Amino acid sequence: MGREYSDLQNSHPCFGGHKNNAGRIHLPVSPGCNIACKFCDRTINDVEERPGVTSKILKPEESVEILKKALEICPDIKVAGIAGPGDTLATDNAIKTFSIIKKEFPQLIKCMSTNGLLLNERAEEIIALGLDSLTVTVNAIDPEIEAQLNDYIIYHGKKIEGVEGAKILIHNQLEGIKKVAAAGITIKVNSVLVPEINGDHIEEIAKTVKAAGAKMYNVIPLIPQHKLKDLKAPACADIEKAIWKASKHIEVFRHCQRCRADAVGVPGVSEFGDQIYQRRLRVR
Ligand code: CLF
Ligand code: SF4
Repeated sequence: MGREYSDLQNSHPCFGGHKNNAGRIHLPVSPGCNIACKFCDRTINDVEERPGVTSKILKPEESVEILKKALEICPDIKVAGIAGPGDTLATDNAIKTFSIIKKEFPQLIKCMSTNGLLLNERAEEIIALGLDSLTVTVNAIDPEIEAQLNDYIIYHGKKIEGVEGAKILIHNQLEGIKKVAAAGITIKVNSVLVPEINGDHIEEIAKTVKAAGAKMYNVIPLIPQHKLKDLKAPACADIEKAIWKASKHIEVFRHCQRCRADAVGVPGVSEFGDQIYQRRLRVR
């Protein structure tokens, strides 16, 4: 079984606020995705600081050298995370990478982030892997609302659009969360806040995922891009309202840095991705 929630609060940057000063490395091993979020713009570049961006895609076995280098340069790294740039369960790359980490770096906390489409059917594999923390992005629990945020899913080789796809996605997210939480793995749920679409729905999401077994909740403000590029980014007041409503039901994480898929260091404090992934040096 993975580490207890109380251990993670002391050693995981996304479960302990700014209190623990722990670092994480993201290993960008998962390129493809199986759903179509309307705000998603995955890309390979060296400069943008946001989810879905990486400087390269790694093969699972390449992670060993990267981890050795990262731990040398930044000994504060306590967490090996996989957060894309696509979905971690759409291919086997993330699970293969965690199996390697489990053997080669047993001291590292294993953290995975997924959209949850395949969480229900792959829950047993994740539990067997000894994952320590799992993040599931749940942007709605009402299919009518989810369909405004996501065009379609690709499920067992079939493209399923709109509300029908959203129903399957939400069902699998919630059933998957229940199974993984019941096995003692700590779960955080992220919701991308789009005030015009799910702003009044956040409280319901928070309440529902808490009941399913999630321990922590994270409101991620929309970065307006792709098909939602004409919407406004949430204002501070929108974010505070969402956090306040969610916090009536579940503990809320407030220090999210909207990390790149190849971020390295203590979130918001240090960044070593340029050296580790040999990105071109940037003018900051
Ligand atoms: Fe990475 Fe995510 Fe694990 Fe953290 S990030 S996979 S839970 S180790 Fe953290 Fe970065 Fe916010 Fe993610 S600050 S984007 S919540
Ligand atoms: Fe993009 Fe993540 Fe949505 Fe996939 S689940 S489309 S990678 S935001």
